[in-house]
Amino acid sequence: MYKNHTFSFITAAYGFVFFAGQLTNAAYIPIAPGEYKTGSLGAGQMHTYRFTASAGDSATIQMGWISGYDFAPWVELQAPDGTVLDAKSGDRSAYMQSVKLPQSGAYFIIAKDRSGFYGGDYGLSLVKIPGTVTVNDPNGGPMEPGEYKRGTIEPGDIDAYTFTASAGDSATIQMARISGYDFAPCVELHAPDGTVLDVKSGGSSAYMPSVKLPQSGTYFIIAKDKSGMALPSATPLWI
Ligand SMILES: [Ca+2]
Repeated sequence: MYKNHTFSFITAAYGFVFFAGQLTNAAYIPIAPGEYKTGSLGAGQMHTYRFTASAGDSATIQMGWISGYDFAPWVELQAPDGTVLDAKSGDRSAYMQSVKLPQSGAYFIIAKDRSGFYGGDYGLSLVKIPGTVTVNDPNGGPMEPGEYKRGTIEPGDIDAYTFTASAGDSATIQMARISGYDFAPCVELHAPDGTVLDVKSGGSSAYMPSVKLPQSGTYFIIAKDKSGMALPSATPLWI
């Protein structure tokens, strides 16, 4: 009496990464407010960025797709005590708009693929209010009423411009495309306390007429691509 047996073996490969507690210098990537970073993720891989902030600050973060089949950006913000404050994802970019930071200390940004499965290249920006806006990006920085600026936006890039105003002033802002396939200008106005006062976008230009400014202090103009992924050139115009 003979029995026939068949055997099959399953082999599997995986990607795995782990972050915990007080991260060592090798485990995280420092990012300064106003900085633009690019990174490359393998399957299952996460990148952890670290920045410091004070209680009451607010953070705006964008991660944009550069390359990678089915790679979909996922960005997550974790507080110093480990609380997940926000998580955003999208097919081509993930945008986290003005999240209030409840504690002083080290914050962590997790950048990964939405499914965790696909790898790819991405760009990542952090803007903190209050904070500096230009670290390694030639665009952005202080702007005077009446000034005209030109800039270039990379995937995941945020160009942040600042101006000072008094309570009761009003601001009118226009941003238009100079070049860039599928580039849709998007402009946001953030108050000194991080409140988002207005957001405007359009196919080839974005116009924000006469927004009342409720506080005295430093305002932030956020200039970006609506989708967060285009490879455009941008022209914010301040009237
Ligand atoms: Ca730029």
